[in-house]
This record gives sequence, C-alpha cells and structure tokens, in this order.
Amino acid sequence: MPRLADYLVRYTGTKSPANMWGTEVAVGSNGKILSVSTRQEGMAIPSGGYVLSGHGEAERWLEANAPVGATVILPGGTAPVPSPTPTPTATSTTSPPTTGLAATGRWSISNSPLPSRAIHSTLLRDGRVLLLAGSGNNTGDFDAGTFKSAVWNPTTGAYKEIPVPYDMFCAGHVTLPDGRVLISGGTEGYAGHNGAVGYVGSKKSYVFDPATDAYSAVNDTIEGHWYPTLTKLENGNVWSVGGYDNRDGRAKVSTAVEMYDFAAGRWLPASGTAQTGRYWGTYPHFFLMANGNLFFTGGYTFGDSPSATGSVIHDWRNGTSGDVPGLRDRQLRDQAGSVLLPPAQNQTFMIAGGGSTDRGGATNSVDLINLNSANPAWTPGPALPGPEGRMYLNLTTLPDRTVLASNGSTGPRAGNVLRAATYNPATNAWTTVAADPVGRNYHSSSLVLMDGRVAVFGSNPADGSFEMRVSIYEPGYLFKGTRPTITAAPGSTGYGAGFDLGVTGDVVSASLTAVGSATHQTDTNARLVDLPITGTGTTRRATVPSNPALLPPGPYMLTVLDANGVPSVARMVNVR
Ligand SMILES: [Cu+2]
Repeated sequence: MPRLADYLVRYTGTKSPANMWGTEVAVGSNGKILSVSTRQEGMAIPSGGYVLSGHGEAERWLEANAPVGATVILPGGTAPVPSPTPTPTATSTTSPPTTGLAATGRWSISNSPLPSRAIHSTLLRDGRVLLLAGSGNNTGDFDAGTFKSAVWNPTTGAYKEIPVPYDMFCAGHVTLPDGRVLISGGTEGYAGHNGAVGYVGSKKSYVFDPATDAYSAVNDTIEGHWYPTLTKLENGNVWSVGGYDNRDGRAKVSTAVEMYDFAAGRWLPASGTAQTGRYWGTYPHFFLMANGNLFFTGGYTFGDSPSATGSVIHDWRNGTSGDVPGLRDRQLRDQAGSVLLPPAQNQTFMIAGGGSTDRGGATNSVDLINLNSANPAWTPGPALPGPEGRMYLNLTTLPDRTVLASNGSTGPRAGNVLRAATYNPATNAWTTVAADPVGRNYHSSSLVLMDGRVAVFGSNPADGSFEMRVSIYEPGYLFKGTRPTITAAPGSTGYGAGFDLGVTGDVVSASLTAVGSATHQTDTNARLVDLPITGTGTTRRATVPSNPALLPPGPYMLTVLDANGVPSVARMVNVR
C-alpha cells in the first residue's frame, strides 16, 4: 500500500517502501518504538516488528505521540507482553513511560522577530537576555559603523535596542562574578574586505551592566582576537586564548594568553600570566575543571584541531599542558557540541557531532570522558540519533539534569537537520523529542531561561541570510502537571554555606545552573551543579559546595526538582 497524503500506514517485511516526505517509527517485536526516522527514505523494519509510516496529519501525530520507548497498541489489539530483559535492571522503581507532550515537549516561534542579528546570547542575572550582533556578518553595517545589540525580555517578548561601541561580531564573552558581562575581541576587519589580509581581531573589550543597560570600556588585550574563548576561573578572573590577530597588514594567529583580573577590572599584561606561545585555534572549547585546571574538549571552529590527540588538560598557573587520549574524529570536531554533563560534580564531559568547514564531512559520534578518573581518556558514547553527521549542534543543559541537543546541519552552513533529542547522563541514552521547526546552523546559540524554557537564536547559512525568528522549546517537564516551587532562598550565598530552602512539592534534589553565555553553538562556562539538600517537607537545608572551581563565583539559577522529574522556576542566587 503506498503512503498517500495524510496516510498512516503499517509496513511489515524488511524495509518500508515510503519516500522521504514523512516520519516513520520502527516498532520492535515487543510493541515498543525502537527508533524514529524523519524526512528520510523508508526505514529498515525490525525483525518480528513493523514500521508505522506517516505523512502530513499522520506525520504530525507521530511526532507528537510516538517517541522512542512508547508502546504501540494496534486497533483491536492488546499491549504485547514485553520479553524479559536479560540485563540487570536498576533497583529504583520506574515510572510508566511518558507519552505525548510530556515526552516530546513542544516548539513554537516567538511572535516578535529579532531587531538585530543575534550572534551572541547571554542570560542576564535579571532573567532578560543580552543579544549581540555588532556588524552581524554584514560588511555594509561594518563599513557604516553600525554595530547593534539588544536586550530581550522573554516574558513580554519586548526588545530594547542598545547601540554598541565597537564591532563585537565574533567576540568572546562570559558573566563576571558580579553579574556584569565581559565582552572581548571581535572584528576589526573582514577577510578580503578593504584590503584586510584575513579577519582582523579586535583588541577591544567592554563590560555590559544589566543595572544600567550600558557598556563601559576596559583596557585593550595584548593581541587582537577574532573568535577568542573566555573561561572564568575559580578566583573569578577570566582566562582567554584563541582567534586571529591579523593586525598591521600581516597574517597572524594570536598566541597571547590573556587574563582578566576581576578585582582590578582590567586585562593583565603578558607578564601577568603564564604564556604558552601556542595557537589554540578559534573558539577552542576550554572548560574549568573541578581541580582548577582547564580542559580543552576537542571542540573548535574552522581549520584543524589544535591538539595532536584532539584534547588537552592545561594548567593555566604554569602554562603546561598534557594531551588526553581516546577522542575519535578529532578532525571532525569543528563546531562540535561540548558540554560538562549535569551534575558538574561528576566531571563527565560530552563531545557530540561536528564537521569540517574546510574539508566538508560531519560526524554523529559522541564521546564521553570522566575527569575524576586517575587517567582520563575518552570513550565512545551513544551516537546522536539519526544516521547523518551534524555540525553546529546546540547543547543546552536543562534543569531536570538532561541535555537537549537541537539544530545543526550535515555540512558547512547547509543541509539543516530538524531533529532533537535529550541525553540523560543517568541512563547514558538519547530520547528523541520534538524538533525545532526552524533550521539552524552557523551562528546559532541556545539558552535555558529562568522558567525552564529554552530559547534558540540565529543561523547564518551559506547564502549570507540570517534567521531572525526565535524558537522557544517547552521541554516535556512543562507538560507533567503541577511544578514544585521555591518559596524562600537567599539572594546570595558563599562557598560551604548552609541556608534554609523553602519549597513546595515532592522535592528530591536542588541545583545551581550557571547563567548561559553562548555563541557559535557553544557555552564553555555552562554547568549545572548539584546543591545537596537534607530534610523533608517545606523547609530543607541546602549546603553550597565549598570548591569554587566546581562553581566559579557569579549568578546561578537555583531550581528544585520533584520526584516526577519536574523542575521549579529558577531563583537567581549569587555565589561569592
Ligand atoms: Cu562567527
């Protein structure tokens, strides 16, 4: 039987005959959905099972109601008895499989499009979002000196446009311990434009203050940086490397190690921090480790991997490094996704997908590493759902301690993949969820908002256009009924400090999530830290971890999670 418009067809045999214009789910012999295939030629039919193939209305029904793991009951049938699982199961009780919106979540597109190109997005301590464009990859705006930014209120949808004092396009940024945002580097010249030898990196640096919505200048960095990474350290200072300098008419990458002294409010001279003399690439994915060292996951942007093994542990205090073994596809991690998995105490990192802007090609491989181990090495993890390799993946840590993987494309700035999934570190498995209806690749970023929704910004495909629609994802936990709440918490707290935490609901855990600051699909300061709690009922006792390298000083979103996997709306807490 052919699959006609809006048909839902069940195919048995070895392979579905359907064309690519639909969604299919493979149902195993136990009646459970094993995998989901969207917009691809007919999928393989599992032995003893079948494929449900939907078009149009039926496709949308499958997307909303048929996640991996759900049980399918055919008309007139009964649920098949699952065959025994040979592997040992966890001792905790398992809830019935979630279905519908509670399983898939829901995407929508914000009513008001962006007023300027959102290349960089930062959640401010007041819950608003700072969006930076600078010239926004537009040489006309660059020549005119038209540099833009805006603050977006995700509750009202309103934008406030704020002029920018220099071209922050492709700068680095991070939230400082006091909640202001440090922005450094960016664009002083476009490659091949006005005689520039390549993209010329800016030495400029500014701090944005959400209390006044104004930028104030700080001193210049040692060299110019186009695509620098800014990583906040345990002492609140900011370590920064990477990017192109290309100044004075000469092609040159930057090997300068920059250090922002938070207390002094300025960048230090070269003598003020350990230099490496090494080029670390463009936007190298450097994260702070719990022992205070820096971890380069292997994710980067453009060109070749700056590491022989793909991954490095670096001691910023003395400038020494050691290669970390085991990373697969090290030359396909250009614009891979990197994330410190929740909770940060486990020190387990994931790298997912990536490709090569220069050579083409992309991977769907996922590798994991536990830096708490005595001899850390990458090991293979479960591949991204779907057969295609993807670069430009947005990884967003959600308050239910899973990671959302969305967006991306099969090649450089083309071939969008509309597929999303969540990864649960506790089960080491992906679950397919609803997909962002907007295709997004280069120059996209994502943030989790204080209410637990996710906002995704940008995309700058090869035709030079820019995606001005904002996508909003409401994860499945927003469709599971009453949310727990936080009724009392301090506005600021210190390392090792205890405080009373007022809650409603069947709260099982609490966490502190660093406010996001993302660009080019990456936030190297992202982390969700478990906040240990004791007691029962409406007043719990929380104890802030004593190690500032686990949670460097700054604003954090405090959330509680209930037994049903539903998080509260966040409260902002400053950790000092
Ligand atoms: Cu860029």
